[in-house]
Amino acid sequence: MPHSSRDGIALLTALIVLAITSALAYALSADTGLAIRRTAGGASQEQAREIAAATEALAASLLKEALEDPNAALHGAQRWARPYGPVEIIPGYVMEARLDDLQGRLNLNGLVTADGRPNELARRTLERLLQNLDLEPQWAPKIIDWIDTDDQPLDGGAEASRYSGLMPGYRPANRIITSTSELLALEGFDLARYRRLEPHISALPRDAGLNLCDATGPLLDALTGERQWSGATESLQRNREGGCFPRLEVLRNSLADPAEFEALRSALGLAERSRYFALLGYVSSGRSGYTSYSLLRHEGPGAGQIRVLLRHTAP
Ligand SMILES: [Ca+2]
Repeated sequence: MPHSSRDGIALLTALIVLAITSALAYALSADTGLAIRRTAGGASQEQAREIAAATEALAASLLKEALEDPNAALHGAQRWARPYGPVEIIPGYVMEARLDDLQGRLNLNGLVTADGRPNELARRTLERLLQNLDLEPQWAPKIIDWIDTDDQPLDGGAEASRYSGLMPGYRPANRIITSTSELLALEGFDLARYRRLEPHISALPRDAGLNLCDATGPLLDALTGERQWSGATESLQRNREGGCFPRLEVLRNSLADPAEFEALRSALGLAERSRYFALLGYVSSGRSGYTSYSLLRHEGPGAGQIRVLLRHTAP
């Protein structure tokens, strides 16, 4: 074989080896790069989760401070209610959070009594609340039927006989609900209605009453049957700058019949304190962001402790 030919094959072999090596090196580096990015992504979510847990600790200490005196009202002018952040917690991680008093809302599970009967004053409050929000009061019996244990529809309600006929068919919960979003399962109850009602309702254990100090305007009006605070958020806010408003005695005096106040107080668990709170957080790092939701419960007496019942972190 002439020299030139052997040299040609050697050169070709060398080129092929070089090409394979380069391809391998590229594949290797690309794979490693991906692995590093995956690790970084995982670490961010892990960090976000840790920051959410740290925020819970901060929220717990503020809530314990507010609840320490068992005779003091819990209200939105206290430190716990101030939005937190945005603040850079650790380099590269910015956090913001706020606490919501879930007992400033109407507890849907309170619509049905422990022995399974509709709570009539809670129902009237829900009907008025719906009206104050320009929603149809006819949703009240449907919501009660969804929660009550029987399968006998109320007047204007809907039970399994109704839902099983839909395509696809399903059954009502017939038990206390754990999320207000279950209302979206009601036939015809759309997202627009849900968004309007959602800030005023909760799905808590039946004994979680209504804290007047944090009750929303339309809900306060639903108690009195007047239109004083619906659409007057700023005015209500000003009344609350100095502390709890309205106090129990203010509501008692605003109702013509003292017996009605006592009936409402017992039916809705009217109070000036709360035990259930939602902590809503947002952690951002570079272009990624994570929302967190924690359901907190205060367990007394006094400062007691704050238990995290549920925590959810999502990109
Ligand atoms: Ca039912």
